[in-house]
Amino acid sequence: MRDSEHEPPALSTRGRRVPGITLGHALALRQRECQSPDPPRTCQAGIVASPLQQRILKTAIPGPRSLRLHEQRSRAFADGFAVTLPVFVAEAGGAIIVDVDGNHLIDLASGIAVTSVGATHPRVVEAVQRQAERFTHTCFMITEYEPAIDVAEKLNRLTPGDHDKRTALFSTGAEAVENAVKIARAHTGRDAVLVLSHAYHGRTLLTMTMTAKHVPYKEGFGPYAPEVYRAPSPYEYRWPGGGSAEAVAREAFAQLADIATTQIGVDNIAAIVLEPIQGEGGFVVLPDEYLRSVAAFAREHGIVFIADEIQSGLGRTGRLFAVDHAGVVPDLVATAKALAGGLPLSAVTGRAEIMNAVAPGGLGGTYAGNPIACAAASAALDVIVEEDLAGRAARIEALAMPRLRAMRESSSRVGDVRGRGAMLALEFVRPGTRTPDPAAAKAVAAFAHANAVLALTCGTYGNVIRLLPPLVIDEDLLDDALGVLEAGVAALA
Ligand code: PLZ
Repeated sequence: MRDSEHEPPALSTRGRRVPGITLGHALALRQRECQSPDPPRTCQAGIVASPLQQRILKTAIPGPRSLRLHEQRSRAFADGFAVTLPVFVAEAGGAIIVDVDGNHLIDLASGIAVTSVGATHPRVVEAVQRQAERFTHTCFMITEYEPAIDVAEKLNRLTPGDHDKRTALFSTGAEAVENAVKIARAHTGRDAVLVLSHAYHGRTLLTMTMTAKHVPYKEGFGPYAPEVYRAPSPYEYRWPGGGSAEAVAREAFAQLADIATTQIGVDNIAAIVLEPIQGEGGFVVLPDEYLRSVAAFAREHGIVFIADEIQSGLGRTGRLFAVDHAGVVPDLVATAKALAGGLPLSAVTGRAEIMNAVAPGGLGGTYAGNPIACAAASAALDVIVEEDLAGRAARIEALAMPRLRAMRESSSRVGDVRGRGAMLALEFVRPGTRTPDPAAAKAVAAFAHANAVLALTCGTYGNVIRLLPPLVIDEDLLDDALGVLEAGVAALA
């Protein structure tokens, strides 16, 4: 969706604090109460305090200690893991990451949309500590424990639709997507899976196959899984021939329906899987009418409609789920990332009759629904709901979107600005064209990193800067980080 159709609320309160909901502030207060040295480690209650919510540069970034550790890492760790910024973390909380050289970086990444509640939310930390003292693991397939029921009940309640639901818990996002497909196949007795261009669903064999981008995710890793088909994403900025959001939605849906009907055969399709806002692919917001058309098409043909809300879900886009903007109720929803406030936990939640199509023993995993991760998730979900983090995300959009738009107006290098809530992006192009300019995105990211702002790039063409701050980010910090990005864009030749 183009931002022109997505006006954020008026800015009359811009720069002012919204009372009672800036966690960074609350944690800074907690530190003062504890009167610990700077940076404080623990309060008397034993709860880890968040670092001072302020950007502080003490050395070049990365600093000497980080550089030494990165060298050490290179001798021990496989090269296949790349790193955005070779900075080693000493502590993190709220929207600040403190590195081993004492720099305070503003976190616009949240560990890729994971730490929506911050990396050390007191309620999550406490839940983890308590559960770790009781037991760390039993394997949910061997003996059961209550924190898993808690999470399942909360997800059944919070995900779209008020029909009878069941949840299955796993550890990673890819596992959730892969299991959602297994469940859809078991339910329908069909094989085919239909996904979109610019999609990202994971790195396992099936989810890597479902992921669109070849380098670095697929290169050298074939042969790929069979029965995965792809329709074009309604990527408005890059839709051939252009057009309004409505026109792009209509044309993209027509192509999906045609591929489903003429190339696959609708009766062979087990599932359509899509991210309502495509994450790694470049924060492509799928138009509401497109989501509604696809959902209706799936329903008409007995196809399971699976929303991958792993990056976009749980408050990130200003609603609890990104599909909520379109009023669409998926059959199955995959969640992970923000679900457990930093611990590895993922879930598939959906219609009871579909979820229960798999016979006992067909789903599982040694660590699936680990009790510490479940305790963390139960606390994180409470925080997301009780502190209205979806509302915080909408507020972040209201503050940031006008500034991003102003960057587009002032720089011919910014071709598009888009996103929802605290999932916002700038797409960089060569001046006067729509030709992707990954070097410009990299240069702005490098400028931000040098100035202690952790910004990430993304996009099929690597030319997008994405903003994924913790939803609890202090407004002063957000303002400061946006100022750094503005300077980074202005510094482009
Ligand atoms: N579905 C929509 O965003 C993970 C991947 C980063 P896992 N995105 C970050 C990388 O380079 O590995 C993601 C996602 C969506 C699925 C996944 C996969 O989640 O927890 O990484 O397996």
